[in-house]
Amino acid sequence: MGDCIFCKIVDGSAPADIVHRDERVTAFRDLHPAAPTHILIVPNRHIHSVNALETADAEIVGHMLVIAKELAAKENLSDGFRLVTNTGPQAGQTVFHMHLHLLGGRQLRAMG
Ligand code: DGP
Repeated sequence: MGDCIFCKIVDGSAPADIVHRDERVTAFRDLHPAAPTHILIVPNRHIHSVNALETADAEIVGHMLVIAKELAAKENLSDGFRLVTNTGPQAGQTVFHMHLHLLGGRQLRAMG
């Protein structure tokens, strides 16, 4: 997707503080962190949102969760962390390349 900022981060044409990269996913620090640790984990292939997922994408979604767990351990989030995937405008999705927010490092409020 030519105008997708996360595609540009994945292909290296836009800068980011990348903390993990493999053949399936890239993880980088959020530009506007909402917690001491705020990392975005994205599939390297453009997927618009959770609503665009197909059965064949189950493996990559599982891989995103495993990478999230590994990054949480690297960030010393042993007291806990939160994984969020905003889907659609009413949920607050602003970048339409599916991503997992990994948040931690402070007490997080109950969701509401
Ligand atoms: P969401 O609102 O769930 O779609 O989350 C999008 C997040 O992406 C938001 O927390 C800010 C972050 N973000 C937007 N543009 C950039 C960027 O160019 N670089 C980085 N590192 N993060 C970005």
